[in-house]
Amino acid sequence: MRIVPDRTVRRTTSASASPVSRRDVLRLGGGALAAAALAACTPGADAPSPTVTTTPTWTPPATPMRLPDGFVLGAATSAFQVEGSTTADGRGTSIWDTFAAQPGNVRGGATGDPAADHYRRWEQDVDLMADLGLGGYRFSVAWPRVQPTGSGAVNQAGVDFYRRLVDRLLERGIEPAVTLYHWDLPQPLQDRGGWAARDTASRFADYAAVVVDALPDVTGPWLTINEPKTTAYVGYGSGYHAPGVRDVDQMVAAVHHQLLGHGLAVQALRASGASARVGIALNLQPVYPAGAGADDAAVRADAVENRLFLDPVLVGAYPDDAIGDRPGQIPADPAVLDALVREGDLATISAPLDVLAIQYYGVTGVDSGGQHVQLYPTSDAPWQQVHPEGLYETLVRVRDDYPDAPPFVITENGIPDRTPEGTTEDAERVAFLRAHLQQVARAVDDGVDVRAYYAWSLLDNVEWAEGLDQRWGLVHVDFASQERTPKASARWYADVVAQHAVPPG
Ligand code: IFM
Repeated sequence: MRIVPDRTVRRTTSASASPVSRRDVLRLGGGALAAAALAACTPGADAPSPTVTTTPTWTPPATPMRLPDGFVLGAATSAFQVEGSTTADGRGTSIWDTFAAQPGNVRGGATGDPAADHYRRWEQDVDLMADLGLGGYRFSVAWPRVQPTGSGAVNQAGVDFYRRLVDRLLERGIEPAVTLYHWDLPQPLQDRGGWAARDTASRFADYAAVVVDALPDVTGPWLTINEPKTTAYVGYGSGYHAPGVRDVDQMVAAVHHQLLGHGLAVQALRASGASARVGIALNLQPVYPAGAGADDAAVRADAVENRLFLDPVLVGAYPDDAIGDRPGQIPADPAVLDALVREGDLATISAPLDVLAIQYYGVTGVDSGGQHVQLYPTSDAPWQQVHPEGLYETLVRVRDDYPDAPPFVITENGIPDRTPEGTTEDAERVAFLRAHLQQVARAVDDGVDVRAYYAWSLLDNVEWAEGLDQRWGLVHVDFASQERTPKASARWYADVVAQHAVPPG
């Protein structure tokens, strides 16, 4: 079903919840949704019986679904997850270096070194992309490589790395797409409060100006911030990600300051005079009511999962129903957010964009108490409830609810291998990608303006707190030898790119 937000829902003003219930609810945010969702849906007498109404089941055609001319089919990575070489050539320390160095934070004790050693093997990786015929490559710039302390002095060696990468991509006919921030905040900025501090937003805009100055010829999407929801909810809420903070008020501050940083970076990118197509990457997911009386909680959870980010960026207002003490809400005092928002902030945050980047992994259910529950099968990432039609619903919903939204690009969509060792015979990923690409083609056929799709991820990499145990790549990486081997999904995807069409199953 499509949850139609009831924009008349008013926030409550009562006191915030106890620290314990805060923590429990906060665990639901972003990637950390997993544990709590699973806990909530353990089969047994108390398991809710879901009443889910989705859009009618859709049967894909038996013939290939052609994508529009100019539609970019690519793959994505992020700096910390693939680059390695965390101390090379003047790179500064990021919050993920600090976090991963603490035993117990990352599974198996993995760190950002060597990751997929992409900092040294980038030429080989561009060749790999060219062999697959990819039309686009979305990568992120590591802020601490470019500005080791997060402000001031620029590290030319870091800038040069991305310059060389872009040059080679352009030579090979692969359109680069730049993400400015994919979670690797310079540690010195965290020492001054990180995203809970307003000043970080201004430092981010300065950094954006440096990067666009170096890469003015990148005409693919320029994405300011990757998944501000995950950083806020998992980095500052559950503490499962760097910087490992567990504080609901800092979490709310991290929402606002990242969005403000986005808006200020948009100004910096525009001021550069480069023809950057600017956007932000939001991870969105449909929220379905699960069980009797869950509709209101699901609408509030939709505010938390989706509208807390879509509304300020696309209409310049925060929703009234995301924060409070009612089921499904972020258990903070709404006055905390009000106090952060200064005159002009929302105008800055809602400056017109050229693209909206949507990242889609699945859906969630919410019961009447606001607890996340499992309604669909999960992948090996337990937070990921796989439901391809949810991607279609998301695209149509954002188009319909935000008529002034710019064209969409899908900048992440994927699934981990079933085994920690990884496999190159990943039939499950092929089925996943096919089903999701069919929903993209369906949305396009229904008039949604989607311009690109980037599979997550090009390479097996460091999956944050899951370390090397979850492999999301189209290409297998042997982390000992760093040998790359395209999986069955890479070969299948290369065929999709070549045909410019999604074949039937
Ligand atoms: O690996 C992450 C990526 O960095 C951000 N989006 C979700 C992916 C899978 O968890």
